[in-house]
Amino acid sequence: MIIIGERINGMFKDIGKAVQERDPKPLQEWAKKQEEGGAHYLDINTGPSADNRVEAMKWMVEVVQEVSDTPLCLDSTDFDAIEAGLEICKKPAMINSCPAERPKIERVFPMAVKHNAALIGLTMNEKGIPKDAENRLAFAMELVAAADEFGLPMEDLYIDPLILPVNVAQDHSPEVLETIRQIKMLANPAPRTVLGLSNVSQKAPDRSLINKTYMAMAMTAGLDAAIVDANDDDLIEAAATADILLNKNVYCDSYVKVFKSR
Ligand code: THG
Repeated sequence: MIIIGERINGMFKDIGKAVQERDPKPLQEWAKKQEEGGAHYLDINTGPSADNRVEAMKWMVEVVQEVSDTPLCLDSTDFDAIEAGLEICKKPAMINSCPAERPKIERVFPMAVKHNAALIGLTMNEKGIPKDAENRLAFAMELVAAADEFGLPMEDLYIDPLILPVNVAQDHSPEVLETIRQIKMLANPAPRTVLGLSNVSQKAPDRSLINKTYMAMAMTAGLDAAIVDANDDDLIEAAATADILLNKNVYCDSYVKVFKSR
C-alpha cells in the first residue's frame, strides 16, 4: 500500500497561514513528521486561500525538499502550478489530478510523460461525480485510453473513484468499492487505484475508525494507494497488516516497522 501524507494542504489552518506568511517551519515539521509516520509520498496543496498558486506551489516544493527526500504529490486544479512544481521536483512526482475531460487530458497526460511523473485520474467530468460504479467506470476507461494514447505507462496511472463523506453520500461507498474492483479488469497491466481516504469521514465522529475500516475494505477490492493521515498509527498499522494478509508483502515479525521505513 502506498501512503500519501495529506497534511501539507492549505485547507489546514496552520499550513494556510504558513503559506500566506511564507513561513517554512510548519511545512518542514509536517514533512518530517509524516515521513516518520510512514508516508511514501507527501501531498502538496496550496489550499484555496493562496493568491498566486504558481508561486505558492513553487515555494512549498522548495521548502519541503530542503528537509525531505520523500517524493511529492502535487495537488492542484491549477495546471500551471503543477507544472511549475514539477520543474523543480528532485524525484519523480505524482500529479494530483486530472478529470476525464478532453482539454485537461490533452494538457496533463503529456506533462506527466515529459516529467516521468505518475498521474492521478479522477472518475468525473465537468458535470460532476456519478453515483453508480458503471458510470464511474466509463470515466476510468477514458483515462485508460488516454494513457495508451499519450504513452503514459499503465502502472503510472492511478485512478481515483472519488469517495464522498459517508454521512451525506452513504450510497456512494459500496459503488466506489465496486469501481475499484472493476478498474483492475480494464487493462493488462492494470492501472493503479487511489483514494482521498479522509473524505469518507468528514464531519463525522469516530473519523479514524471510519477511515481505517473503509481502507481495509478498499484494499481487499484492489486499492493500491491512499491520501491519508500518515500520523494515525492505527491506520498505518492496519495498512501494513492488510498488505500481509493480502500476501502483498512478505511476512516478518517486524512487518509494521518494515512498512513504515519503506
Ligand atoms: N482525491 C484526490 N486528491 C485529494 C482528495 C481526493 N486531495 C485533497 C483531499 N481529497 C485529500 N486530503 C484531505 C485532507 C484533509 C481532509 C480530507 C482530505 C480533512 N480535513 C479536515 C476537515 O475537512 O474536516 C480539516 C480539519 C482542519 O482544518 O484542521 O478531513 O479525494 N486525488
